[in-house]
Amino acid sequence: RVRRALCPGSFDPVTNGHLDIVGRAALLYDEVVVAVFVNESKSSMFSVEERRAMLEEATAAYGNVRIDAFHGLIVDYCTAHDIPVIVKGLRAVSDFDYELQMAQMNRGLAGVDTLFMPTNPEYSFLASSLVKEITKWGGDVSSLVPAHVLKRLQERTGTTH
Ligand code: COD
Repeated sequence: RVRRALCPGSFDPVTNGHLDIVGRAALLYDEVVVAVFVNESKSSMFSVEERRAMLEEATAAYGNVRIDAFHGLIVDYCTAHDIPVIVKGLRAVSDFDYELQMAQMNRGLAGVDTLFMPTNPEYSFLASSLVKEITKWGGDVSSLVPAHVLKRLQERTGTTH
């Protein structure tokens, strides 16, 4: 039986923090599905197609990572695709509060478990929202995102270094 795990998120855009978790999950499971949550009510810098394309490029080297998109409940996606576990990165205690709540809810709703991985300390302060904010004001995020993501961020915000 193929052992699958899901790494869900907004990925607007994918950062080195996300990729650290996805890469570690790819070592533990036969197949990792990275799924972009389509949330019409949340405004994003990149379209779902752009976010998927960035994820495809950033994870191509792993070989066992697949990119998809979903809307609705995460547990419905897991059930439909035979995925028993969600892998989440924890940056700080502040993440834990909300993540634990979701994990308990998802297990209660459909028996889907959640595995928490402590973030690489190098990325413990990293969030897509900060990357967008810093780029907008011309700051340097080249150590926080892959080069192709940096290029898209600079194009979108009209900034370069
Ligand atoms: N280091 C390590 N991990 C990180 C880092 C970092 N620097 N940054 C992010 N992560 C990990 C975290 O595990 C995070 O959860 C995940 O990557 C995705 O991060 P984002 O910011 O791209 O995505 P979010 O937090 O906006 O995504 C939230 C979900 C889409 C996962 C959530 O809202 C959801 O499950 N929605 C589906 C609807 C649903 O089922 N709701 C009910 C839940 S009970």
